[in-house]
Amino acid sequence: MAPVRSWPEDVRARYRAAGYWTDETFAAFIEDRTSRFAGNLAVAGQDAAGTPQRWSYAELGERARAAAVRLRGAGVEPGDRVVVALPNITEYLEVVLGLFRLGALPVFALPTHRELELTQFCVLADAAALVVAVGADRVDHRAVYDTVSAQVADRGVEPPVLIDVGTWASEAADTAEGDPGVRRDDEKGRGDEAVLGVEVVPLPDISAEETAFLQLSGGTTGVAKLIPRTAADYLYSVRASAEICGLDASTRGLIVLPAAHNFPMSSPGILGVLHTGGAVVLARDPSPRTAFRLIAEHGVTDVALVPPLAQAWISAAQRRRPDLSTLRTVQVGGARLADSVAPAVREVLGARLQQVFGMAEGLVNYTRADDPDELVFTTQGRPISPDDEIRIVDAADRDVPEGAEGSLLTRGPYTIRGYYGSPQADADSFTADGYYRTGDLVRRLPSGHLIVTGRDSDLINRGGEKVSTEELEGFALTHPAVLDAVAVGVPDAYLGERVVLVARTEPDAERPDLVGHLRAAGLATYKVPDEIVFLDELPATHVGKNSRRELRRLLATTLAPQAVPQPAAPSKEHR
Ligand code: AMP
Ligand code: DBH
Repeated sequence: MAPVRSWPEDVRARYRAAGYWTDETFAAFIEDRTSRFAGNLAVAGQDAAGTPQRWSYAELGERARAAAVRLRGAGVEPGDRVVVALPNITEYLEVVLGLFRLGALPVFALPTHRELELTQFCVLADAAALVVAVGADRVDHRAVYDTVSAQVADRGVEPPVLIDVGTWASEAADTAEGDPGVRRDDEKGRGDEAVLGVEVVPLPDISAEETAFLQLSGGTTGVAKLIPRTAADYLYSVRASAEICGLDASTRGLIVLPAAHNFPMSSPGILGVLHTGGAVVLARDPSPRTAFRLIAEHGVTDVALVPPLAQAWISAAQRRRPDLSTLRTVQVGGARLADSVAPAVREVLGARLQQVFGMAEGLVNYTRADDPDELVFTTQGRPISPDDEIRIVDAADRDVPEGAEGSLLTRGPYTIRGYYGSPQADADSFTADGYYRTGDLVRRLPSGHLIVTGRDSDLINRGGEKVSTEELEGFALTHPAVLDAVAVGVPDAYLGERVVLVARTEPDAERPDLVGHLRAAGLATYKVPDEIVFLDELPATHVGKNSRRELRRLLATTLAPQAVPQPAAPSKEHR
């Protein structure tokens, strides 16, 4: 495993003493909750084949152990990193809990990631396996895998094995029929060992304070970064989030965002629901139609949305008048929710709004249930923990006056101190005394609530999906007809920002098919520009650099009608 810069020992001792960090590992968490809430409904959703599934906690526990056995059979060992790129299907939970149960480390890719990103993750994590669901969508996962495998080998790293969960359900049905190999839970073995088939899955011999999984960074540079999280730090944020959000065994949490994203996983998300004995309802697609049907069918109480989806729900609900009477809380986060949209959550959806401002690196802020509307509608909340340390600084890292705008730095009991095996990224993204440079511009109110005013780095926030301008420009420049390229985020009523790529080509040259080129490069679908604008010349700053600021201004004014729009799709969804 690659080296990780971690919390100093005296800080760890403080977090343990405060009760934030416990010695509960993910494997122990799974065993404990699935037996404590055995009879409760844990999961409702569809499997890869589209067959509806409903599992109790007891069944979820059993499936996690069975998955651990299968994964081990496929060659995954405790300590191995495994890239998981699955849609919101029930196998996602089997795989993730199975990996934790085995003591292997999930690397949480998204189903929209393609050859390029999956190769990066496999190389960075030195992954033993890549998990996909062949046949669950229209992507040719085998072709993607073949490319990833070859590219990983080209970089001198052993390629991952392919694990296809598309066949798991049918194989399980075959074995369940009279195969004496699978023993039931009541034949469970001694102590903390689970018996499955003829095999035993001991609880892994790991500490709660070592890296348990890798999350993805939204990417403030063109280089992908992996975020090492421990059970001690992560489960603290999950427990505290579940409490702040008022989760309990009656919670029915609908997951419409990609399940592997940090927000629906932990704020309080899937893990928060499993922590309290409620039920996770997985939506196979994020459309309001599907979501409204699931809300009525399962009595959904809680849901997490990004701003574009919240807007889509609001306008769909105004037209269709669905039965949303069970809905208690609609969380909105991942990108700035417009103040003007905020009141409609209650007025139209009939639920309490909670704003959530978080990041996979750690810090999460929530508006609270007893906050006045003024704060709920106009701020992005305040930190989870009394020990979340916040600094708001100027370009020279000096604290700005209280209430002024500045760059947000943070450290605390669930914010990482370094990336996974990436000393260069650590030097760029952390201060010498361990604060994480979020890249966000914020203001703080006397109540401690933060208002996100922008970003100080070149990252486009496309409805919650973060797109690195540097990465996109780099790929555009690999097209021979492109002489220069600048990616900018342009204000968009629906997405917050949409991705516009401005390319300089020879005057009179034929327009290259840049979208086709970027797709062929294996770039994730959400990074493919919404619009491409061709210019013979790019505006420059006084030092001769391409001026993003001037381009943004031109795109909003004179250049707007010239743009060639691609159909804008809701973010966090296939295009
Ligand atoms: P990620 O890299 O995907 O973990 O995204 C984290 C970033 O998303 C934060 O640093 C913010 O830039 C942005 N973000 C998350 N939630 C919000 C929010 N409620 N308002 C504004 N920006 C947000
Ligand atoms: O955007 C994010 O990454 C995010 C938003 C809300 C997040 O990681 C979270 C809550 O935990």
